[in-house]
Amino acid sequence: MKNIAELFGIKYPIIQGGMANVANHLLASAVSNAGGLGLIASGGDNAEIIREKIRLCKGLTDKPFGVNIMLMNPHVDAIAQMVIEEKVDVVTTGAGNPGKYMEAWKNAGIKVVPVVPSVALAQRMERAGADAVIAEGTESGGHIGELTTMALVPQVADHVSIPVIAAGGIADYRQVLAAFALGAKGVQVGTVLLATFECPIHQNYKDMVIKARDIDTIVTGRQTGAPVRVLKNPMAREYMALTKQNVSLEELEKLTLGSLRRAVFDGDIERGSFMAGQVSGMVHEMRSVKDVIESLFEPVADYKDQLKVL
Ligand code: TUI
Repeated sequence: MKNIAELFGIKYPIIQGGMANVANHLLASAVSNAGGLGLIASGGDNAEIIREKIRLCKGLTDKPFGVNIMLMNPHVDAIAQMVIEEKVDVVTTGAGNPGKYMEAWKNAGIKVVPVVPSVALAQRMERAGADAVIAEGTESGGHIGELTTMALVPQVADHVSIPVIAAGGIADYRQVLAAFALGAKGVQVGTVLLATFECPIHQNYKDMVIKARDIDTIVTGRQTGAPVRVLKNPMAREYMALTKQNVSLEELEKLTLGSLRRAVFDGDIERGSFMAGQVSGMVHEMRSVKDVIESLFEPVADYKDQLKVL
C-alpha cells in the first residue's frame, strides 16, 4: 500500500493538522515547502475568507497543499463548493461526518481524507470513497475523540484497506516510528508546529506551549459531548466550572471559539483557550517548520527496511 507521500506527491509522509484560526496560508505554505502537506484550516471562517487564503498560498508554494474543513462550521456547504472551484489538491475534514460532500469532491478529483475517531466511521468513509483516513487519538489538542492513538490506529488499520494517517501525540521521530509500527502510512502533527517561527499565532501562545509540562493540558466539555483539549489556565478552569452548570452546548461552543481567537490573536493568557496536545511537554524551543519536519524523519531512515517507512 502507498504511503501518503506517494499519495499526495510530497517528500515526507506528514500532513499538518487543520488548526482552527492558526493554520493559514503562511503555515500551510511553510509546511508544503518543507516537504509535508500544508493545510489551510476553515475553523469558523466563511468561504470567501478561506478562498483568499488559498489564493495567497498558491503564491507562496508550488507544492501540493490542502484545506481542512471543520464540519461544525455554519458555512460548510459554501466551503465544500468553494474548494471544488479552487481546485484544491486535498481536503481533510474534522468534527463530523463529511459523507454528503464526498461524491462531489471525488468527482472534482480532490483527494479526501476525513478524521475518524472510530473504526465504524473509518469503514463508512472508505466505502464513501475516502483516499485515506486520519486516526486521531485523544492526545491531540482541540476537539478530540475518546480513544488513544495507541489503541485507535492499529484497529483502524486492521479494518480498512486505504492508508491510515496517525495523529495525536506525535512530536518527535520516536512517535513517528511508533505510528508506522502501528500500521500507519503517514502522520499528522499540530502541536509541534505551534512553536515555529512561521506559525502565525501570538508569541504568548508559543511561550505557553514551550513552558507546558506533560500534565498541563486539560479536557473541557467532556460532559457536554464537545471535548476540547487546551492548556490549563483560568479560562479552562472557568469552562470546567460552567459545564457543571446547566449551560447550553451552543453557548459553550461560542465561548470556546471566541476564546480560541483571544488566544491566537490577542495572546490573552487569562481568557484565551490555548488548544494544544499532550505532547506540549515535548516542545522546548522555537524552531523553523523545516527543522521540525526534517527532525521527525531523518532518524527514521535508519528503520526504513523494517518498517517500509519512506
Ligand atoms: O476537529 C478536530 N479538532 C478540532 S476542531 C476545532 S474548532 C472547535 N472549537 C470548539 C469546539 C469544537 C470545535 C478544534 N479542534 N479534530 C478532528 C476530530 N474529528 N476530532 C474528533 C472528530 C470527529 C468526531 C466525530 C470526527 C467525526 C465524528 O463523527 C461523528 C459522526 O457524525 O459520525
